[in-house]
Amino acid sequence: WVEPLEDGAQVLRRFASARAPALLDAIIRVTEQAPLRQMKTPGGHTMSAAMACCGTWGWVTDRKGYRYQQTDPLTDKRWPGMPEILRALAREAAEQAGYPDFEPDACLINRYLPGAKMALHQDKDETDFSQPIVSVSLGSPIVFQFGGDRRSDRPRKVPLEHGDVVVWGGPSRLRYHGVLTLKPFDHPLTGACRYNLTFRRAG
Ligand code: MD5
Ligand code: FE
Repeated sequence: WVEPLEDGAQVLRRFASARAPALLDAIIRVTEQAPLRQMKTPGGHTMSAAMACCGTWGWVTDRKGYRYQQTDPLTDKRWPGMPEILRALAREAAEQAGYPDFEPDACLINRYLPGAKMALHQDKDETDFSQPIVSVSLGSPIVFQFGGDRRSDRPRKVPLEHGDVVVWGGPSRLRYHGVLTLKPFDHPLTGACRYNLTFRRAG
């Protein structure tokens, strides 16, 4: 079922549930080639979520800044290709939400263990903000923070569970957002961890 948030954001509840085991297999295959790692922010902090990428463009951060690049800084090789099952899910979710032409060229895999979080931020390293972002939650539940156009706007709390897919289009594309600290949980498919897949048109 579809739950409209506001400003073009839609939650497709449990949209990915049936495919979750295959999605998790694909995540394992990608992260054998491009290992999950905790990146450093330009300010010198280590992010609590571990990240890996697949597709043409991968999002990275280090002391030099945030950017997309075609190679993995750990291996200097191109990122693994985006598995078809991931691409298909992202396209189907975007279509359901009213974006029939979404062609993601970047998929960021975030892995949260208990204690990990993501502070309020905007996603603005992409080139075309008319394209939506599709995000897929797998494993442990978390509380998502959906803010406004300014960091100081009080965020609304949206619980996200295993299989939920959110399509962030229109004005929601540039809203501040983050997730609260992951609490200990034991999910039958992922144990304590939560994976988030974020599909974008970066290039
Ligand atoms: C997560 N990841 O749960 C989130 C899901 C990231 C990140 O934020 O940058 O890796 S993506 C949530 C998102 C994307 C674009 C717009 C909005 C939320 N929004 O308007 O709230 O790991
Ligand atoms: Fe984000």
